[in-house]
Amino acid sequence: MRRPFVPIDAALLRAVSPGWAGALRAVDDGPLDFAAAARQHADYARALVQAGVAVTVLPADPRQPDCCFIEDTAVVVGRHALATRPGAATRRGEVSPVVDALVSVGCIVHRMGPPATLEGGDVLRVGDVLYVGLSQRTNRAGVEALAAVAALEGLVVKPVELGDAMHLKGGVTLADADTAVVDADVVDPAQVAGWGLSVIEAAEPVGANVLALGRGRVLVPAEAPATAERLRRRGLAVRTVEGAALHRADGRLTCLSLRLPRPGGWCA
Ligand code: CIR
Repeated sequence: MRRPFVPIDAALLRAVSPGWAGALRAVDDGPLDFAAAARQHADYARALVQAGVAVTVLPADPRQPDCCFIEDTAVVVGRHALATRPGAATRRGEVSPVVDALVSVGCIVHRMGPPATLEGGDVLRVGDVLYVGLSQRTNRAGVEALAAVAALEGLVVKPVELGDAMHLKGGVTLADADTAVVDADVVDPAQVAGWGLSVIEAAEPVGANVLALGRGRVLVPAEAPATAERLRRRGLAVRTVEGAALHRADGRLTCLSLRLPRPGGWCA
């Protein structure tokens, strides 16, 4: 069954932690700027609201520096959701409050246990398929845990070998239902084309992570102007949002929200 691609109906966000200084990052380029990160997070929330998304911002946890990257803590599949066991062990304490929030919006929440690990940044939905990165953060047992939940909604899971990349969606995201933006250093564009998608190569590495809002609208990092231009030339309505302070802790646009589609459809 092929469900329609629909606009994002609602999104759960989580505020930037007062412990932001301790966020995980691949490269330490000096102290992180909490005020700038909080401002950019608020701009992102505003952009979603202006796009018609019902946004709920959960409170931050001072003990969880990475808690604003809420996408990694759960995967929503129709009425079901899988609470993840993040591959980054220091992030496992982020999950419980997100489970409570998902239950309160009516999701049936499933759990995964060791040795499985999975982070939502590795899960890309394309129609009735979930592509899942085998990455630094997600292992085969994690993919199997997600496959069991996905099957409840008639979806299939396909693993994608990523080598040393952190997350699949650092290298490929959807700009709309059938157009992907790809960083060729992370994911082979020919492989993505094989998923039935039209491919745009990102001109900047952070440009590979965009957020499809539905109805041809796409949120793009302001730090990826050439990628934004390529998307405009494809006829997409681009809105940009600044994210440099969040990028310094390896955060991207999709990881700042858990999205729920309009009923009966799917969204990015
Ligand atoms: C981490 O390393 O886990 C965080 N500092 C960044 C997580 C970004 N998540 C995502 O892109 N889905």
